[in-house]
Amino acid sequence: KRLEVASKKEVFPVSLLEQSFYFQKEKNSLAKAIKNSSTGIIAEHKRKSPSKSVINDKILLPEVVKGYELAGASGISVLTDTQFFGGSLDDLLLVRKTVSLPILRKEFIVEEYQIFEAKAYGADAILLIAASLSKQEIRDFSILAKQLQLDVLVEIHNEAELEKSVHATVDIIGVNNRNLKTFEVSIENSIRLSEKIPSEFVKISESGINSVENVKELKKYGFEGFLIGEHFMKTENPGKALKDFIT
Ligand code: IGP
Repeated sequence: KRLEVASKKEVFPVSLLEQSFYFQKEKNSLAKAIKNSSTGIIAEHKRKSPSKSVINDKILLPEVVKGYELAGASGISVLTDTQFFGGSLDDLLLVRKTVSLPILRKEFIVEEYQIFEAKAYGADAILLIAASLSKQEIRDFSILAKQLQLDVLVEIHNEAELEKSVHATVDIIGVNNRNLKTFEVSIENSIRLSEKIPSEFVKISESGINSVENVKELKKYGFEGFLIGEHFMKTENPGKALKDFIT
């Protein structure tokens, strides 16, 4: 995957970026939206995943994300990876046309090109996965993102990855509860790392959250945001599932 993208080695054409309707768009901060919202829920559009294969490939994307917005999500996460998650950049564009909430581009970012792309297709925030990037890359990519008015979420699983992620240009630190090697999920991972995350970052917990009790517990440890996909997507009406979740 990494080689595939790295072999592009193209420079994103600035003219294309400038032509993008979203280039001039006012900043819409995901970090602020999480802080200001009552739910803190970043609701994810996810058709399939390597651990579960198909989650929901019937319901149309606009219906999902509009439902999330109306139900009170504080942001939307959209998978743009095709190989493993069945998403695309067209999905990102369609989410942008459907909601006004801040949007996170969920992607394995390994080069600058993808950050320009995120901006051009209407994203407000990017994900950087500390497990697959060096400290220097996290720094450089987050600086570029800031220049493009994008918020930066860095995802970590452990202390070593946290250490790589501490930069002034990072806005949000997310602890992934899913072990990428075994696919096992446990919110204990978030709890264990919570006190080690410096307070200048917005703290969020990702994956495997499937009950209000989970959220209540995580809030005790200072988590303000909750990235939830499968629990909503596996139902016929993800927006309603979110609504039921918070009421
Ligand atoms: C959502 P869940 O268990 O609620 O569907 O998880 C999200 O955290 C998960 O999709 C995710 C992810 C990622 C996907 C977290 N980090 C990195 C792809 C790449």
